[in-house]
Amino acid sequence: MAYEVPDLPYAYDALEPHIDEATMHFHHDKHHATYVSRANELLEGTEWADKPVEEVLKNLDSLGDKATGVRNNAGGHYNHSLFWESMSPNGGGAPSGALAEAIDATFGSFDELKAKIRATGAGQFGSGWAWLVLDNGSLAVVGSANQDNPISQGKVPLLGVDVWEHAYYLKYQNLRPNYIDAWFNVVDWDKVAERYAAATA
Ligand code: MN3
Repeated sequence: MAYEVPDLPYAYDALEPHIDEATMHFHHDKHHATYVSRANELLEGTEWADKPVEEVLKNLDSLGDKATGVRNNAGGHYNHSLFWESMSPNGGGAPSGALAEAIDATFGSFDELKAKIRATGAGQFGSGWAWLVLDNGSLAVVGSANQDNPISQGKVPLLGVDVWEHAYYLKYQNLRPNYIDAWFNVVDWDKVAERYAAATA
């Protein structure tokens, strides 16, 4: 089945004032929709047309001359689907349980993790993402350009922040670090903990 843009799990204005309603409309209805339609065009008629997007992103090498387009557009679909689900009007705060323990053990503290995500996102030259991933069983923060996803390097994405200008420019203009700080107020750490539990089970 062709990919579809998932409905947001909350209202467009639910993440205000941190993520504004106008940005959510453009970002979800226009940008994400474009990635989906281009990915579907590229995959139509190939053996990958009905495969889960995660599988496609793990096998980009098999896509020949379509690999770059699929990497960008199926990647865009995967990244944005994860992004919407990682935010909640009830988000913010700090993680608990096994995820919190792993964060403390790896980064020293939750504040250190946030600082690392912030620095990685703010330091990404041009468009891209900053990720919390599981890499060979260990937590790590990595950046990616464009719509690349760590899944293509064998890592498990647990949380990602979109640092393309379209994600923040309407409200934050050039102040990407301010947007990242605001975004932490809507991160759904319960969802991240679910992904961590699934990936470490
Ligand atoms: Mn985006």
